[in-house]
Amino acid sequence: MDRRGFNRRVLLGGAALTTSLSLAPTAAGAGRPARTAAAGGEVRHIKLYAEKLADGQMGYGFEKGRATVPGPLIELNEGDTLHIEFENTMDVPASLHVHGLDYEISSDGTKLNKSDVEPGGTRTYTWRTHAPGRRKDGTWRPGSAGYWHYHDHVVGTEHGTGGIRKGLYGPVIVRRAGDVLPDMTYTIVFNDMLINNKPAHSGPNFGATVGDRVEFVMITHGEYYHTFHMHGHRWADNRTGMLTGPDDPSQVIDNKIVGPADSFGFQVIAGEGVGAGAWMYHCHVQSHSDMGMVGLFLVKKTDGTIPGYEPHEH
Ligand SMILES: [Cu+2]
Repeated sequence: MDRRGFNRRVLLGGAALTTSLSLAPTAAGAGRPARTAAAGGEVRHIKLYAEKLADGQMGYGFEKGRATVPGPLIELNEGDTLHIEFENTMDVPASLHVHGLDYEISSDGTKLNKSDVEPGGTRTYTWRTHAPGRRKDGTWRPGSAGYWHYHDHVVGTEHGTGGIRKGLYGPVIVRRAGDVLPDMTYTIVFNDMLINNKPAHSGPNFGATVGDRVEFVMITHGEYYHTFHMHGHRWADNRTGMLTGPDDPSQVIDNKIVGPADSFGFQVIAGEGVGAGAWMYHCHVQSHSDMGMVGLFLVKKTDGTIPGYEPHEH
């Protein structure tokens, strides 16, 4: 489940691997200095496919025949431009619509302005990002950095209600130069009453070893509000999920209310202060957790074991 190799290879090229090491040690990691994001400014090209999956769902993928739900993680650094050659392999029109980034109306991904893609068609969507800075009028313009997401805006209705319901959604992370990079990134999407479109009561589960720096991107879709809760781990309710120092006023939380199209992210040190275990994460709306909006954060000891956990197959 560790997708770091895949993400970096496909999207970041050498950027992340050549990032200089920060001299400041991590507060609580495994003693390694934290790796940090490079400054942006690259122009990159990728391919993205929309596909029907064998089980009737729909997904996005970087390679033909490899679509997943959620779609693959797209990572950028502020200042990067990404050209996405999007191919719709399905038998209905589809599109790619992103939140949080800069795009011209021709990359909006809606029928309204004819930026959708017919069955079998291809279209290049361009996403740009920028660092924060002062406008000429003196006001502050926020940068693009954040935990964002993309989704279809066409299948089923002109808002993509059918496409989102069937799995056409995925995560986007825009990093600021100096942001701490995780060892691995996992995506959790509350979509109506399901998590990542998996059947109720069946995860998904995510693995790590004690001391790993694990990043979660949490996205919500569908009709309902939810409260995302994780056992044994906490984060700061701000852009990165991390405190910048002892006086950072961000609230530290382990539970966050979310609604349709919200997205946020955070990093935790797996098992920090609490050790290995099968740590639940779930929607904390009680009827929702009872109906199966539950998965596990499986934190192993370095010997590979998880105390008190007996895996069972579904
Ligand atoms: Cu819920």
